[in-house]
Amino acid sequence: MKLLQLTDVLGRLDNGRLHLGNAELFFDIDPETGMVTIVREIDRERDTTFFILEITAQEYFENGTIAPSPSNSSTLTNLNIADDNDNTPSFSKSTYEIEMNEVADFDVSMPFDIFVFDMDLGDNGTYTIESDYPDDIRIVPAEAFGNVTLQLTALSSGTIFDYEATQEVTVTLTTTEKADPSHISTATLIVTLNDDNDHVPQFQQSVYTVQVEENVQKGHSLVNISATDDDLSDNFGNASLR
Ligand SMILES: [Ca+2]
Ligand SMILES: [Ca+2]
Ligand SMILES: [Ca+2]
Ligand SMILES: [Ca+2]
Repeated sequence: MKLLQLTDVLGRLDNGRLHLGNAELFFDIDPETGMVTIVREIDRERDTTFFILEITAQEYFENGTIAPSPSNSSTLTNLNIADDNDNTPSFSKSTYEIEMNEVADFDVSMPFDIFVFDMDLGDNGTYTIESDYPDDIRIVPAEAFGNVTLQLTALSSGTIFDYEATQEVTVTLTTTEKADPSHISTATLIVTLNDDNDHVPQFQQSVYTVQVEENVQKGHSLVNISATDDDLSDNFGNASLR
């Protein structure tokens, strides 16, 4: 790929030759024609966003020996690498795991970080982050550019974090790029719940009416009163009733 041809700028070189003073890993220059070409693919995010190419014109005698000084001059050429949208906004891990109390940890940030990145420029590196349970988990920020660390919060107004319904919740997180919505990536968040005491014991009946004959014997059973507690763990449920 032809980048620039220096003889277009410098005029015809009679006995001169052009050399690159740097960046030979990526570029080559034809000493006669001054044509600069790319010899190795440049990744703007991996390698560099610009080059300052130093190009030297050296004067020679016809027999090929270098002419006596002063016989060379140099010029600097700025070369900016334009962005190509070659990155998808990505999570640092494919799966994140966390433990939380089903009630006590509502409405406070989960104590871990989720890192997302897309190093492209402008809209090429701008993306949204969503989950499949938007009413249950708040994600901050919901839109980002470049690198971002997400904060997740389980909401008390939601319904999925209920130990009595399930002890493990799987959430899918999705990033979608603004410039090209086909640039999508996902990660899985596995939340293991701990039981909280969010159910109070309930009597089977609100009122018990018992008629007792006079003169009943000591030890005679009158009525069987029972209560239940919907919490599942022994600490907070039926097993904790006395
Ligand atoms: Ca890029
Ligand atoms: Ca991108
Ligand atoms: Ca509970
Ligand atoms: Ca309870």
